Amino acid sequence: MRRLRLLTAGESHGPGMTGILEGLPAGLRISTRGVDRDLARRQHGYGSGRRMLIERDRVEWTAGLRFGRTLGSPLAFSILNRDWQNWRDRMSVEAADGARRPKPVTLARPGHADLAGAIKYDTGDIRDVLERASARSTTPRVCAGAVCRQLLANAGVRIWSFVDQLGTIRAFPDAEDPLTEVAPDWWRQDLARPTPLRCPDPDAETAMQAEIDAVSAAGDSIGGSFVVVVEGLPIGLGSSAEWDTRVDSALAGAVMGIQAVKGVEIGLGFGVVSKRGSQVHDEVDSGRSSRWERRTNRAGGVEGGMTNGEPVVVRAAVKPVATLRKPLDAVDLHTGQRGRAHIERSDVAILPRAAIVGEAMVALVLADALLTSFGADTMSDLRAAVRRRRARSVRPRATDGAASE
Ligand code: EPS
Repeated sequence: MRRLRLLTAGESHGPGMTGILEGLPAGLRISTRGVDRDLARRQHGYGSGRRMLIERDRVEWTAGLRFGRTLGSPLAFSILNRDWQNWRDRMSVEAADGARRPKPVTLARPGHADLAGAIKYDTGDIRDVLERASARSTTPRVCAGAVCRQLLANAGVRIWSFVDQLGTIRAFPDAEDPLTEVAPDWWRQDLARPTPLRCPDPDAETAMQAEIDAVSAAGDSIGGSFVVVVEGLPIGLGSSAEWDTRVDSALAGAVMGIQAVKGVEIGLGFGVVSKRGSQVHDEVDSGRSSRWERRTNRAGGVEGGMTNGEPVVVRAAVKPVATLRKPLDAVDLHTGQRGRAHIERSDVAILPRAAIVGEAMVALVLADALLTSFGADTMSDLRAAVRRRRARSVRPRATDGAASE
């Protein structure tokens, strides 16, 4: 990111999570309720473990705000880990002598950070690694993303998401593009009353719930995919000047950085492989709209590394969580003996929650791209610059040309 910097800290069962977001303009009115709502949305979802019954994530601002508005200084915040009370001994921040140290975790879970992290940090206790690798660390990212969502709303941008596949069960299985089947007010319903899996196809959602029950009963886990949609972006965020200024490159990196994400597509994504150019590129519509509107949105709102005014559509593939109640084989870190991977209390499916983290990461990247394009010390400067860009994003119409000749 070029204008914003986000630093987060916190272990899953430590005292709490912390973040500092630097680079926001002064004068952004922050709704704490809105931030807490996103934190609560991240906690919601069928397939979550019991931990989510313990936590009640709420943001506490510690710097950067006065009378509800940003000052232009770094915004600092924290979120309590209520579960820390149950882990005070095992996650003590004080020195502990050998006798008081809990039994180390030594059987690495395949698919988790456990083994590579233990070797990298030269630790005999995998807990030193797994605590930070935990998906709990997405909490401050969602908090910062919620702030960015509010910044983007000032520029007329809306971000929402849905689960489009769990295992082999797809939303709207007969549609070529499930997005075209999602009800126009689905995002509103999702905000007010999210369904258990945040899937906009009720039949698919019922099948997904049954699949999670079956997977859970088998001591296994399951993944799938989610889609994040961004509407109302000005044309020209990001740039084609360099590989690392392209907005699609930043989006892919940020979404890939979410725990368990193994693939990211923008628009057709891997779908371009089997199609010809005429089936991939989006023609400009010469109809009544004064916008540079496209007949299709296969590019997912990005061309040449820049937003093109169509909705940005990002899809992510999420692998099944690595903790299995019927564990896979592992080899003990100390003894070299074969055993079964460590069992940590865990979720069976994380998709509906991962999608909220996806929204947050997309919001961070696009807020950064907005500030990079329109560089602003204050929100009123930013709003004025966005208005100017929108004013020059009007499509000339054939009759306009004829009239001026
Ligand atoms: C996680 C395991 C579970 C999840 C956790 C991520 O935690 P615990 O071991 O305490 O039951 O609930 O996610 C969160 C705590 C969260 O807030 O998302 C893991 O191993 O990554």
